[in-house]
Amino acid sequence: MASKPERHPSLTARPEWQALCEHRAQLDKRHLRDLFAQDSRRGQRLAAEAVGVYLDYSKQRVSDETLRLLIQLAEACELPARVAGMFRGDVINVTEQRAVLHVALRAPVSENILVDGANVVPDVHAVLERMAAFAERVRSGAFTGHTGKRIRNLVNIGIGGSDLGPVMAYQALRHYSQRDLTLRFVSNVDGTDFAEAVADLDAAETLFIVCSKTFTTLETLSNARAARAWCLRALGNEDAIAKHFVAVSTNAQAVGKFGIDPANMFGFWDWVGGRYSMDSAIGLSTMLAIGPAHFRELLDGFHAMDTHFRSAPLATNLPVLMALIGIWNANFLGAETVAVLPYDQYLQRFPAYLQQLIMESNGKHVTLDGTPVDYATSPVYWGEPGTNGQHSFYQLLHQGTRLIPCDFLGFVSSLNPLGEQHDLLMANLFAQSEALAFGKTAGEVKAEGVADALVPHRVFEGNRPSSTLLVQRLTPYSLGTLVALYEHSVFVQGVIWNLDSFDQWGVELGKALAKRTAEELAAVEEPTLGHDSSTNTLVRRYRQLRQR
Ligand code: G6Q
Repeated sequence: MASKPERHPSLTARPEWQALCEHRAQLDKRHLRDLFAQDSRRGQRLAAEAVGVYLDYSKQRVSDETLRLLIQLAEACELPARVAGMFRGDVINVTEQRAVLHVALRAPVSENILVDGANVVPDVHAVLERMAAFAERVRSGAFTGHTGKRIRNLVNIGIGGSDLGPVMAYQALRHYSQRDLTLRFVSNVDGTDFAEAVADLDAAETLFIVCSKTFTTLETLSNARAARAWCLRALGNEDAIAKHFVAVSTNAQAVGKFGIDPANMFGFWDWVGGRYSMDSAIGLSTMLAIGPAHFRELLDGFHAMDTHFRSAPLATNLPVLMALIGIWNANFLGAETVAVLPYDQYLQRFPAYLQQLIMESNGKHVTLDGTPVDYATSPVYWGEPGTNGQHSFYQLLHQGTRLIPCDFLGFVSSLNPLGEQHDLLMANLFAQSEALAFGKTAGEVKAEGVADALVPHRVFEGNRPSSTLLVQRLTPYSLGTLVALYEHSVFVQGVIWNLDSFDQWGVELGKALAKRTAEELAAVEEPTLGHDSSTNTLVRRYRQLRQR
């Protein structure tokens, strides 16, 4: 069913929004210290748990009333109906006229999800089975390269949604990976990326996975061509390409034109957005690394969170709570950024992955029907693994002039226990959220015997909000739950802000602009330039210095 962009009442004119504005003025006077002092059970009460994820949001600057009003706002924006519409396959990506069904990628085979009247779940499972058969052959050594050598190196070529998910998942699940396989990721059109990725690899043992939904992306096709030339140079034979290249795409025609046999292509569908595709065939590198059984666990984790999201009441629904608290912080407390702070080295690329997921989805300035918004949409997401961040930018989190809500993320058990180090890691996480919330008053600083002149420097005002996500262990399953948690949280925020969270016209602009300028840079004759005077000068200067 195609959903037409309806004209909604402006978000800020809704009585539920107004009620939140008034409430904010009252709550603003109360420090987190007061909120905790007034309710000895706040730390237990303001928490929710589902599918192995425990969310403590008690250190957010919210009261029961805040949550009640936020849920009223969500209901006024018809959130439950919009969630049902997504799961039903409605055309909710209105500017591209597409259904948005990443949830179908992890649906059990028994489910029935219709796109244009056809159940897509059997197709999803057919691709998964082909991927699994291929992954087994590569992992066991049965699949060999052109010279008969076993494949030991896998190079994923893709960018944006065809790169960030696979990179993040590979790093996150490295513990579960087959260690005699080397995985590399090439995304940037900067030749350095490709050159360094293959510098120490033997082409006879290397398989390239070219990932591109459209198979038209400049960076990916340039790198794929470089890979083909590199392979031919080393193996000296066109026939080698068939044994050293596979593609992941929705565009079989372009894959064939590039010279990859469509029999070596793994497909997906236009109802999977790039940034929501790490659990489609775009996850082939992940499956090659961790094996089909672990990949299925990853999908099970995603699906468990999908089921929770679809069925839990709003007040105990993890993605809903996270989204609404994010809206409170961004729209009512004025926070412009959010720091994501995973206390796990394996999650080093998780913040980068979330940056695309969240900012490409909700970095929009008009509503579904094209009306300019009069409220802030997505904040900037950024972050680094703890404890490293503590020794750099946390200073600003504690004592800077900006309000930066934090998402702390930690695991109860370490995959690499090393003496007391895991306790130390987690002690840091808990201590940071405590210090941010409660701070240290001038009285407390003085009581420590600090000289008067230094007191202002040593005061921490506190009242800085954070949530903590605590999970038993980093596994394929738990990673799936965490990614789905953020995916759905993004969707909920998009519903409240009334955005199309699934298009990316800003990305398309870059693709078109660079094409024209690339032709100008390469032209043999001096081109006539029609840019602004700055861009014209830069292009001319570059051509001059390159002696063109
Ligand atoms: C993601 C975006 C974008 C996209 C890349 C790569 O949602 O659409 O990041 O994934 O531009 O596109 P292709 O997979 O088509 O090469």
